[in-house]
Amino acid sequence: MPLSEITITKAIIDQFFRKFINCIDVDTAIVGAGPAGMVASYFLAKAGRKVAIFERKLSPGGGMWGGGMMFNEIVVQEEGKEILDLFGVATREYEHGYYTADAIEATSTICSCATKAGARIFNCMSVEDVMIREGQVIGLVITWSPVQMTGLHVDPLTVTAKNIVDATGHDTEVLSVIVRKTDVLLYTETGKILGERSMWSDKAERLTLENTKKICPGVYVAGMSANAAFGGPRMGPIFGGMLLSGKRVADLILEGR
Ligand code: 48F
Repeated sequence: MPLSEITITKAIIDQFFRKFINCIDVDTAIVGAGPAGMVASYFLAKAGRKVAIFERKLSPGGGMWGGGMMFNEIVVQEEGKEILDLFGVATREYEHGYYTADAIEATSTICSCATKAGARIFNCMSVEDVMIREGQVIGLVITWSPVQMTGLHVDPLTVTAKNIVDATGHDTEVLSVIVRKTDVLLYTETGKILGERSMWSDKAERLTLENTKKICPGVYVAGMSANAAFGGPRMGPIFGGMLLSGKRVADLILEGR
């Protein structure tokens, strides 16, 4: 049977829009498919929640592919290793309490587990705004990343979600738009984003978990975004905090806290 380009085209369009329309109203919408967002999506999807991740880049994985300074190994501590074990990612003990994993294996395995558990990742989509009703963030405003990159004047589309997770990393992009464009106050000392502090791995890893929580009505913050929101330091290429933060935000959402 000769292959038809038209059938190939129809298959892609049909299947994509089936997937997309099923995700325009979800239980949890996660912004950013870095380690924190992907781990969160895995636990939520596994618990039966409808979860979609919107990721600006072509490749999900955020800052984990490059390890430290593009040396593609990551470091995790004991608690982080437990999460990697759960995903079946191989780790090696370097020194007591320090484990390494291949960054490519870790990133691709977590991404695969998340999508196989039912999480939908929409790559090449950027979140540029939020929707607010009576002080509660109820949805996201999304556009194709190339529209943003080329500065084309095209209006975006919207998705609604019971829970939104800002897992956008250092830039806290969802929170930034909330602070810039709405009257909603964040649950920080000032009601605004406190901003990331200089590198301190030990403190940052502990704080990431503490800072992973609901940050305003309808929105949670996870991963590096949590530390940046609450004025915590960065941690560099140790990734246990990111993985544990993803699990924690999923637990909080599942418990309705
Ligand atoms: O930066 P990223 O990996 O965030 P994370 O999960 O992990 C942080 C670590 O990688 C590292 C670190 C740890 O040791 O400090 O930096 O907290 O992933 C964030 C993802 O969000 C995407 C971005 O492309 C990246 O893949 N992103 C950011 N802003 C938007 C977005 C946006 N407005 N819309 C869609 N995606």
